[in-house]
Amino acid sequence: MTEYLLVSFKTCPWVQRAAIVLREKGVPFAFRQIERDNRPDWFVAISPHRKVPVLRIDDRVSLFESNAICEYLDETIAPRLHPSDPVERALNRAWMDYLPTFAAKVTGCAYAESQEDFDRALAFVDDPLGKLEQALSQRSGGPYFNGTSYSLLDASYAPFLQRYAFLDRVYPLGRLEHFPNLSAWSAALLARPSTHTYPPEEFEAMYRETVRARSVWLSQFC
Ligand SMILES: N[C@@H](CCC(=O)N[C@@H](CS)C(=O)NCC(=O)O)C(=O)O
Repeated sequence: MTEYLLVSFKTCPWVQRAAIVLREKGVPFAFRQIERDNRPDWFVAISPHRKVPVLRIDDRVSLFESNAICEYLDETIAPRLHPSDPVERALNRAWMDYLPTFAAKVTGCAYAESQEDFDRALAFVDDPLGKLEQALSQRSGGPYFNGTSYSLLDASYAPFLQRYAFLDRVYPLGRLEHFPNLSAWSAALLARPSTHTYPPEEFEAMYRETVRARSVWLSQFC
């Protein structure tokens, strides 16, 4: 049986994305947690950008970049999470390509060092939320992006919508409620067991601690 090892920082959303796909596939896997400030030599040797996640397969092959890892898992382990229709698959991949922009804009305020920077970052949040709202409004019902079938795209956005929810409880951002389709999608993703590596309250406390330790403007509210 293939052995999967996910090299991780505990609160990394990109790791979480890969972990969700592994859970959706129902395959056993292990985490190997490393510290951001103390990355071991063996890790640097297998991670060209020194980033997590790395998926180590049978202690033989190392894959990096969460998108490549998820696509690999989807190609090699049933059930297929990407839509079978090529047009739908292309649309799903297009929205997966947008994920880094979405993530940076939606969670950017978590890195702002002053209230001024925070307000500026918050002003960028509506644009990505609005784009996803528009995309969802053109789909046929929910609860997931492709309707009733859960997909790689759902797995990709779940960690970032979860962090938005965490931030909204640290300091009310008040943006998501303007986007009903996105709010419903977020609720469905956060309710899905595969989203969670840790019990949700425990993980929220870990995330808050990460933001507090960052010594940014939001830290005072954590
Ligand atoms: N594009 C990468 C992003 C991964 C990423 O940014 N990981 C962060 C942790 S959440 C990291 O390893 N940062 C270390 C660094 O930038 O030096 C992916 O999708 O895997």
